[in-house]
Amino acid sequence: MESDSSKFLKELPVPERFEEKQIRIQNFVERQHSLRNKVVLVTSGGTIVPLESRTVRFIDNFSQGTRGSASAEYFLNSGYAVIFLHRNGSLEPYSRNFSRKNLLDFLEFREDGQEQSLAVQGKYEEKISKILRIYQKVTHSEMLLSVDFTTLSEYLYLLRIAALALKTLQLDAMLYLAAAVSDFYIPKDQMPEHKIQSSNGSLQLSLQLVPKLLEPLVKDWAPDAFIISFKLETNRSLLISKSKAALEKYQHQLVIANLLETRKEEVILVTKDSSKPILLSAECLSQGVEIEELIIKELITIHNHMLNQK
Ligand code: PAZ
Repeated sequence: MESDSSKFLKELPVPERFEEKQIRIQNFVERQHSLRNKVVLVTSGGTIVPLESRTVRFIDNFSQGTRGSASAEYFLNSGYAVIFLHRNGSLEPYSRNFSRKNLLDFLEFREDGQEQSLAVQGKYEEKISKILRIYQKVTHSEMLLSVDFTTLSEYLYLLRIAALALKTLQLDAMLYLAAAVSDFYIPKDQMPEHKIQSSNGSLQLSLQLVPKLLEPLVKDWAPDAFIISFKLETNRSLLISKSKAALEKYQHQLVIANLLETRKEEVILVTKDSSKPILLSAECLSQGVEIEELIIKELITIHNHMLNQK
């Protein structure tokens, strides 16, 4: 019998520019495979769920892509090639470091006789040069592939394609699923085509549950990869039990548990038989250390251990 998830995937609309994205992902994976590089798929940012076919309104979530974009940098820094599947407009590796600033505030005009040139203001030069050097090295070596999504269906389509492309890499592939993905959606046949009219009175929404695609992902799409999912909660008492339940249900290797309010200073790495907290001290935080640096270090140790046991 056809499973809920395969029925659901069949009914999803094909995303715009899907084929082009599919080819880019496949070519990237083939190239990295031929270079014998380890590849990690990092998902990042939130999905939207449209309320109308010709979408004016949609449901969104809080995620900014901080976790995913920072993690992608630390993976690249450790020699992994990265497919960065991210929400369009959310934070991206390297440029994230300047995201809260207006580009124009970094710049100034310099006069030299009659000539006027555009330059980076002195106080920003060191930081920009440092990050630009790394960014150019990564770009030149083609170790980073950025692919964007906006809607839930685009995300799920691209996740499937990326996971299937990584299948051939077996344990040399890692999937780091940090995106905040909607659990609810409106099926196409229940979605109004045109903008919902406020003149019709108050709005009642009925959303359906999105089938958990972690199941086919672990079982069929990339069964030999190292798969890490995230569990976000607001109630601490649910965090470990729900992470363990996910591991039990989907049979992947690791859940990273985090709470909305403390996600930048505390996470717990949960496996079937262990829970390891990673905590950033106030001192580390004030020095600009990022929790993603510690997370990625731990994951790479675990990944190497798994590869050595193969
Ligand atoms: O993107 P961000 O840095 O603002 O937030 C990261 C996060 C909380 C979305 C991520 O760590 C996470 O838990 N993702 C999975 C969310 C979920 O349970 O659906």
